[in-house]
Amino acid sequence: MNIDQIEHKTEIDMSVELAGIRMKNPILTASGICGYGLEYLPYLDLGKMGAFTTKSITLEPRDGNPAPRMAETRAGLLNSIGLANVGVDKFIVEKLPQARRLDIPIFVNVAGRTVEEYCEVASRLDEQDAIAGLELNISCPNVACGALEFGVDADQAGMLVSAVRKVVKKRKLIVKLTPNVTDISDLARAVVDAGADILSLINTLRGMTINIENRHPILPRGVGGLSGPAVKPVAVYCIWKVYNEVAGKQNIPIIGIGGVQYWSDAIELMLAGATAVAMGTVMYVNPQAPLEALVGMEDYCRRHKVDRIADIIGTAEPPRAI
Ligand code: RRO
Repeated sequence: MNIDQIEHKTEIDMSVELAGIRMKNPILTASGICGYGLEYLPYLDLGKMGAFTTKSITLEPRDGNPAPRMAETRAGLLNSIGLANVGVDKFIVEKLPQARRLDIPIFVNVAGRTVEEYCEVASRLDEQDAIAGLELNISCPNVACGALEFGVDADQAGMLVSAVRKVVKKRKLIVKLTPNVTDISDLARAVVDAGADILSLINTLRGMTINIENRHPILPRGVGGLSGPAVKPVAVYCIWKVYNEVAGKQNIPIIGIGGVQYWSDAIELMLAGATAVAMGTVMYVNPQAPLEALVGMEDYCRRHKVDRIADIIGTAEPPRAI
């Protein structure tokens, strides 16, 4: 081959920074998809991701909700896992050392029933050097008390985040928001004022599906959390709104989550205001989707003459009618 025929691809800087945490690229896993890390390794080299987020951790171990816990819908997935997890103590001893081996920033999703429980779990995890940040889950739709009760009321959410902020001194505090509210910016404002370093959005939307033959809801609790491609436009809107009304003004980075399947979806969430983008449901269909997305994102940058992917964050043009 003649030297002139070799295509020289420009180097794109794919790294992003989340409140001081450097990610080598903007793609991470959404909580709940890849367990505690190593379970997924036969399917994907998670070390190539920008960061990893664990399944939610509570104070005591939880079995979760009865089966079936998942129901496929036309453009997504309803889940009702019910916070199944090994509990914070076993997580620290058995799971965290394995996750650490990925050698990328580890975010641990934290849930609880009471303010005291959230604080207890958060303070124990704050002592763990292997963890870059705690993602406070105030948005799980699948448990009878806790989580979503805090997440749908700005005063309650602010009160919870202030209490957790007092015990989280060494790790970054991420707060994960639900779209199941009238105005997500009110919630974002409350948790940022209470000390959140980073916002992540969106958690799943409440949904239901009914077996028309026996007339029972398919999920035992009836309600479940909807994820997958159906929710992407909701995610884009929520991220765009929170970025423009709250986060962008106060320099609070957003982890965008919701129905991302392809590189173009990830770019769309970044244009809306996300600094990093989590992938979840798609990984049940195509475990390699995050790595494929990264290739497409680099190509997009090349085509648009962008040297650093971080330069596209929040650069969506305003709607034409405004
Ligand atoms: O465990 C779950 O059922 C669950 C959680 Br913690 C969450 O945050 N979001 C979701 O859709 N399911």
